[in-house]
Amino acid sequence: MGLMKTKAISSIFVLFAIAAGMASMAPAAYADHAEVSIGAVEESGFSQSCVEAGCYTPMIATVDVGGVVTMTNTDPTGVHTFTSGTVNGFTPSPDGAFDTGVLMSGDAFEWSPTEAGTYPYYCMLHTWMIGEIIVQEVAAEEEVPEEVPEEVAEEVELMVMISDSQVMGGTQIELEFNVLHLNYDLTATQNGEVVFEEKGLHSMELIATHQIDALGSDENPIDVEVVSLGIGAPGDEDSWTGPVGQVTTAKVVPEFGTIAMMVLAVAIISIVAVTAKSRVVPRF
Ligand SMILES: [Cu+2]
Repeated sequence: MGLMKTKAISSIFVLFAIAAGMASMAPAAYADHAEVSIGAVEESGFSQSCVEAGCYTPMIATVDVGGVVTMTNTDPTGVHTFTSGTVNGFTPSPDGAFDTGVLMSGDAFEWSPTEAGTYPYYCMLHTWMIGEIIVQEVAAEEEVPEEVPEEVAEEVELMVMISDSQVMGGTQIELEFNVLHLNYDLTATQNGEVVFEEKGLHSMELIATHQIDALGSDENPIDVEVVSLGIGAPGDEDSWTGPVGQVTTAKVVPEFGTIAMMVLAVAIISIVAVTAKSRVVPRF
């Protein structure tokens, strides 16, 4: 039996890409001003030594409109008040926005502001104790950086090996693929004439053989062309994936030696693109 060598002149055009857009929900980020706690500094009732560092802690607190300010007498050594207003010298001027009244150690009082503004307060028992609450409008929206895996692309290159042998007065073409379930067109031409043509072939296995009723020669080589249509079950084109339109060609001419196989290309490339996007997240 004569052997023919395949001289493959091959080209691969098309990679395929699966782009899976995956939107991720970003955790909503909130400014931490919905609640704030204020305490009284220990022994701030005994002397004015707390004034510089602050007799209340924090000395300036920030809260949203509609938020909650919890005022607690955290001083185990004395009783205090949180009374809104100002002190001039030792003369207090309460403004009525809030007043905890006298809080024993550990007692607490909650105030929920309804209007933005700056609210000074003091302790009516120790007028050097002063603090301030800043009430701010809730921001309507806020820029939140968000990680979005935008695209997961996979590029797979189809590999087709074409080999041939002379069988029963004709040529047997063997195709070896690197994927199962490839759908393809196979065309063989000789002298410009189509000697074999089948469309929509399907190979369940990695190897498919086709018999061509022609023999190649130096003067009249057979050109074999495989065009991939996609990977998947036959008749279910909509779900096919994989390289479409990839063309593999081989030239079949008689030659001594072994059956030559041409590996066209192997490449599997995965690309994961993750981009950071800024998104406007409504805040409430
Ligand atoms: Cu006090």
